Amino acid sequence: MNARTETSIRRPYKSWIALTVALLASLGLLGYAMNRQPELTVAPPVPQAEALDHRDGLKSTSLDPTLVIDPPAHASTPPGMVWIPGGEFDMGNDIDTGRGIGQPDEAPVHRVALDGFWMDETEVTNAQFAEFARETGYLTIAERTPKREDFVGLVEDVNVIPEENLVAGSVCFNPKYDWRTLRKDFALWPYQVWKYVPGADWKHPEGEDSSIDDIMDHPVVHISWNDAVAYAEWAGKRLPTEAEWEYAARGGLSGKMYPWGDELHPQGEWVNNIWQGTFPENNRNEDSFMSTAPVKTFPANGYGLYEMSGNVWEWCHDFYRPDTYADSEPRNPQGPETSFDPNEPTIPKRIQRGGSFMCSDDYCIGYRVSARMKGDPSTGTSHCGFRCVKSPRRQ
Ligand SMILES: [Ca+2]
Ligand SMILES: [Ca+2]
Repeated sequence: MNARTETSIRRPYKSWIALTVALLASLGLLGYAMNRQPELTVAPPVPQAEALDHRDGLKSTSLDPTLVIDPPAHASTPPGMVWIPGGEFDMGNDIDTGRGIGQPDEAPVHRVALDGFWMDETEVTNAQFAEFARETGYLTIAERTPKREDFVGLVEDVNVIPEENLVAGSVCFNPKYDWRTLRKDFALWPYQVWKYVPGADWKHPEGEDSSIDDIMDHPVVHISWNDAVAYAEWAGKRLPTEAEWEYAARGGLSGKMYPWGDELHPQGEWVNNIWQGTFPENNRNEDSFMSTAPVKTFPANGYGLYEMSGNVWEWCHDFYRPDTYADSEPRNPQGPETSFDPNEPTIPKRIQRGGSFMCSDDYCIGYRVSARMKGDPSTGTSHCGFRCVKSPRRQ
């Protein structure tokens, strides 16, 4: 565990609590929330190069093909991982040219070269995380009791945080959000439909009365970035860089919207676990999963990776900035040295990728391979997990 990780874990800032205070206050809803909703706490087979030239897609005329540069490393692939052959690809989305669907921070498309690496074929499961916790005694941030002083600098007056909210817990979707006061006309509106749930953590994903006994093959959730790094270090792995994640998610295809192509539900089939309908009002549940699905429920991509689109968001190594792609290293980029999220400039953010069961086509469409999300590295949520990568030892 490195110094940054130790520091962050000693001072979990639980910005969800603090920010929810600020948001509710700004909406004039703080009193409402305090009185009516005390729980709304303040707050390979490896594809060969010739098989990778897919230039017949919707956007392919502006994109160069993905190329394999280095040879595969079949012999020593660790269990549960697949080899992602090094190569180069067009990263991002040409939303800036008016051709793509997405957000401005996905542009410009830029060429990136990567060394080969192994990647977990699935999101890390509850069973895998349980083995880590059992062997090490590690407690996630959600399992630790926050202190009032942890919020200094995050809220104007830490004394507005009710004592009953200074309890261990995590952030869950609140299906009982108040539709009468729901507003969608500002960037942070989703805060209104989430709540801090005392007792929620990876072993109790919906709160203290829930358990993972019957979902050990589901992705682990309520894992902060710091927790994910701790697991990866224990496993002799690391978190993928954002470039590695996107390159792997594309599965050898070039310029496609999803890991399998450009159609969201090809032949009328749902091939990822997302939200069908208007968020947050209506989930038609056409993919049969209102929450997490077991890993390997849906087809793998061209590299043998499962659920790179949907199910749960996946933490990546990099800091987030909206302008990352304007000046990105061309080979093995590690992301910017500092973080900046214009919507929450005081909070450092790490990258999340792939979308989740909470993503709908009228809301975040985060299940596209180029979609970028970001999160406070000390906060877990009920729809974010991770998977790891590993580099071959240098000779
Ligand atoms: Ca679903
Ligand atoms: Ca995923």
